[in-house]
Amino acid sequence: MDIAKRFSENPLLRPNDIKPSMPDMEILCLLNPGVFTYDDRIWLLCRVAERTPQTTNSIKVPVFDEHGKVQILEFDLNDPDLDASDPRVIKYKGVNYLTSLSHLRLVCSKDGIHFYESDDFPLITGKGSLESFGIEDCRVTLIGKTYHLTYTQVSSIAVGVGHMQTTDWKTFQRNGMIFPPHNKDCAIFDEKINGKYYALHRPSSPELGGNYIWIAESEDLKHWGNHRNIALTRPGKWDSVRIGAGAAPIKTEKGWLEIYHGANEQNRYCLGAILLDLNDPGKVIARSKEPIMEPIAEYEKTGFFGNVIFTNGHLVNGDTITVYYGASDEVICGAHLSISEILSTLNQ
Ligand code: MAN
Repeated sequence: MDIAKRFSENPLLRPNDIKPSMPDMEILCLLNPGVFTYDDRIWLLCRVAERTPQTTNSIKVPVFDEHGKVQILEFDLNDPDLDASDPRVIKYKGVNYLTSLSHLRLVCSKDGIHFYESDDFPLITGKGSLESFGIEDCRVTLIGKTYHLTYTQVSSIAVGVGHMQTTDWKTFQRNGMIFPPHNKDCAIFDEKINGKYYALHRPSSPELGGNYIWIAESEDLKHWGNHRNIALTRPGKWDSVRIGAGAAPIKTEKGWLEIYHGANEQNRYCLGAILLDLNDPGKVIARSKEPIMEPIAEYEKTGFFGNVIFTNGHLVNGDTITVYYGASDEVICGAHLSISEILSTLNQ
């Protein structure tokens, strides 16, 4: 059952609402924001997916070279070695390329509905060979005065989780890859539990296993160990093929509440919830049987990659969670969820 109350202003942000990072690029998708408050404002750290305008007979793919400069690769659409059936990723002679290159962009707001860019803050782009296909889907966790950013690093050789930190959103300390390939959807808890940091993450194991949610511990937020699986995909259900954590878990009286995404064979992405033990978040207390939010609005059903609701950022105020999410991998939307209502669905 869908229990989300969508903003009537949705979509809040569309690709045309911001400017491309370079003159000869166009923004294809504006999606999957990390969310935080800073300087009395609400901020979204958006994923901006850009490409070069396409010509009719070829497909052009932007990549960062080793100096952080954008290079354009071009493939003939009639070439039998090209598989361009997925709008997100093409395959040429067995090698995968993303059709767009993502960076991260800050927008801010006083009311959580109307967002604008501030010239004072830099955009964050991929750097180095592990980010040559861009950086994506950043979670933001505030611990003390430091914001921790965990995001997907994409390159021709890997998809892994990168970590950077900042206190002022102007200078960033890059700490490299903290969860090696294949891994994404990493969310760090915003407080220590029994003296240790915790993070949810999503390794993929293609031969045995699958795309499941795991938990890890750390003393310093950089070196992670004691990995344990906390949730599997469920055959025949809405989360049958792929699951992954959203933003940092929310501390409630009943346990740590995590909103996660689940996708099925049709690549339909819905949101559900998992409740984790307050003292040992590796223990699952309850999990949604049915989605708490599914793609039902028009902007969630059609777009760049339709039937997708994906969240990696929210704000909490009392019982209300304001979820910001990517719809159809193309636009950014908002919705309210009630913590007590989510918890009551878990007990059914
Ligand atoms: C998948 C999708 C894309 C994403 C790539 C790399 O293909 O989630 O949106 O760009 O993985 O992370």
